[in-house]
Amino acid sequence: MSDVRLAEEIKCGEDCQSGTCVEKNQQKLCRADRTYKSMHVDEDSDFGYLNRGFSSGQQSNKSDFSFEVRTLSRAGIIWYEGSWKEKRDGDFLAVFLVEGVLHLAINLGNDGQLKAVSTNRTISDDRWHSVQLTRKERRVEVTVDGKRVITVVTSPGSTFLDTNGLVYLGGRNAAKVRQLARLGLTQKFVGCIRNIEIHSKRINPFTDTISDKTPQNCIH
Ligand SMILES: [Ca+2]
Repeated sequence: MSDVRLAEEIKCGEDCQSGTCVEKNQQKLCRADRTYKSMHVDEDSDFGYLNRGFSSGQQSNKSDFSFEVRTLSRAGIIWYEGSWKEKRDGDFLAVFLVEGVLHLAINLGNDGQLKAVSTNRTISDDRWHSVQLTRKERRVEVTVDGKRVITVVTSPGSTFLDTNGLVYLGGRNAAKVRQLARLGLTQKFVGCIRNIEIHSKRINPFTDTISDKTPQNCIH
């Protein structure tokens, strides 16, 4: 499976950000750079995506996403969904690293303080690891490298994750930094992410980002 649309599939235009325009059969086509396989989350940039893949949902009683990650970072936010910054004690879902170990924290409304749940999986070893999270109402399951590692059930109450409809990768979105600091999540993730799927929709990190910047390719 390819992470980028094949060269001949799209016409040149805004979609051709990570490729080169070529002329073929009197048509201009976007020849995507085949080496653009995984995105680099660096120290400065933040990248946002719609939390339903190709649309946003501000309230959901289900989560379903997966990605692969490769990093040497020992700490930092990999995946974050949260409410608007104006809302104190708002809902959030965070997947992050603490001392190289993958953690999950979730608040649907009754877990306002950060309750970091360890998956007991050390992934900061510069190898690719797959992470999958599925949630049905208050019950969350996390699978790492094909093995289910934790099941988390949130405190009784709300079954909906109320967010601004976006997913942030890397934990450095300006509007989210204060929210994250309140949770004690101040470390920034640096690493590579690929094969992002949200609700079974494959995300192209280079063309589907809603951020100003396009991510850089990860050289792996
Ligand atoms: Ca809620």
